[in-house]
Amino acid sequence: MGMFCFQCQETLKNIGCNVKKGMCGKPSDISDYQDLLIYVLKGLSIWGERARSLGIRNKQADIFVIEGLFSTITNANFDPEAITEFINQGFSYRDQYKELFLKAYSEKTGQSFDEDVHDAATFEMDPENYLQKAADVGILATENEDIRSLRELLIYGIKGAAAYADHAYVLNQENLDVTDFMQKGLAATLDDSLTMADLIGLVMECGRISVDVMALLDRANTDAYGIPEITEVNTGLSPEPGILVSGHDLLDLEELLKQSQGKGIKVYTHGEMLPANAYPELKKYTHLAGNFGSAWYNQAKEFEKFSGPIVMTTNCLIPPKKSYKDRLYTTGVVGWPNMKHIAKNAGGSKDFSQVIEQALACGNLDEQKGDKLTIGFHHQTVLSLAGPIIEAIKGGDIKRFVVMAGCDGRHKEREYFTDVAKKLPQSAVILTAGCAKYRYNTLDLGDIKGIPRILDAGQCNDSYSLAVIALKLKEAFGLDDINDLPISYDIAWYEQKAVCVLLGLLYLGVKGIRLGPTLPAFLSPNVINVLVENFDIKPTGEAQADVDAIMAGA
Ligand code: FSO
Ligand code: SF4
Repeated sequence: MGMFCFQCQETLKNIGCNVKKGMCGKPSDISDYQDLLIYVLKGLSIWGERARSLGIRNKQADIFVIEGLFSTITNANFDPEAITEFINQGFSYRDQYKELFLKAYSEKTGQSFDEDVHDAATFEMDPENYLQKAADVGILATENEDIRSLRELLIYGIKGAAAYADHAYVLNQENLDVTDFMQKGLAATLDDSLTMADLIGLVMECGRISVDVMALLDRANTDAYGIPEITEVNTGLSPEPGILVSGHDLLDLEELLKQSQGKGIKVYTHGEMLPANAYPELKKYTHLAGNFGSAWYNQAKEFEKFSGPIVMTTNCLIPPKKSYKDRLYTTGVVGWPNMKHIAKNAGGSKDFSQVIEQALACGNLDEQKGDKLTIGFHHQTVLSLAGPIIEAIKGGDIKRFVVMAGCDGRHKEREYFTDVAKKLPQSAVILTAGCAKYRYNTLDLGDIKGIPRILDAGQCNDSYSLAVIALKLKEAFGLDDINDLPISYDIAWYEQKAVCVLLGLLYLGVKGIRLGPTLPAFLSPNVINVLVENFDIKPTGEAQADVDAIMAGA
């Protein structure tokens, strides 16, 4: 059996990538290795669950599960060596958890443990047989399409949560409920006794965990870097040497800013790193000079135009072109075969000196004029404007907020989101977060009595800010139901972090979400029915018809 992957929105024919290479460029062997890694993480989770039931925890193994999951997210790691190393370590942590449990069990009961456990928790294997095993444990190993759909929905929500948990963890914040749920959820996907109803319950629990992990990361980011401020970001390039930083990891950016200070270098953000420009503790570095480029899928042409080195701190990496490959660095869970990778040193920090040296060697960038983007609408910043916003709602100047958070992507149908932004009447305000914003953040949509018509809360995880704003408005208007607010949701999804955000919104009780540009291929017709019946989820449609429906509150 060849590869099968349907975890992202761009999956082949909206059914599944099942040929030699996925639409993202992921080769069949990487896809298979990732399936095996997930299987090993499930086995590890079985022992982790049991160990914690006896009050024991292996912190390193728990962090490893988070990183392992993160490495399998779309457009994160394409390096077979890195993934096989993850698998090897997975076996080792699995066996550590097993030993911990067996020891504690016999101490507690005075007996040896002799229950049957799942193959994932016990199988042993030499690396040369990894691909063969992967063929038996991938997504299609679950035959019932509804159970498969719910298992994968749960896993993708957990993968997204893992990415956010990892960002929070590097900033010294963790939430053990979140950590533990990841393993509970992974282990549950091996339990054949669970019914659709059981799995739906777990998916909803994943929604709660999604809100918790986004809140955790919000706290981690604001504790480390302050509350984002409304900031005008330059999108041009200065003629000094420069470094471009893409992805989501703010700590990587901070370390690079510290190390490149005073060296005559400018640092620019790209893609999902744009929101970094609004954090006071990052803005204070005067050589953080702005943002260059747009959403992830445009990186080939944008990285080509940027003549200095580029650091990919997280997904979304696309297969690099020769023209800039020798200027590209990966770090964290990101990987590409034979690409320069900046790993943590023994002290836990990263040394970006080779990036800095290359920036100086590359010399001055070609100067480019750019526009200004206004960012920094974190929930605390927006709520400091609550008075004028509530006045504008009461006075009828603001008739509707439209949450257009999520991801951007290659599909032409995503022009829908630009069209919606253009067609929304002057009385509508767009609340955005994630790389979805690049479909409309350069449009001049004006303001409503000084309130900009696009409020950009930040990265995809900052969708949490949009939820907090909604909850505060509900409070201010004395409403019982979040759905009674004049807020509609028109969400663009691409990869698994967007699944985490979506499950979070469902957990908060948001109904009537429009989701596009296509519904996920991993949702079976019966699972879609459950989501429609309980949450009134609908696919995005034609832009003008959707705008009319949105403004009518439908
Ligand atoms: Fe975008 Fe990529 Fe942030 Fe995702 S850059 S698509 S949902 O990784 O995480 O929004
Ligand atoms: Fe296909 Fe998306 Fe999987 Fe890549 S991540 S192989 S594009 S479904």
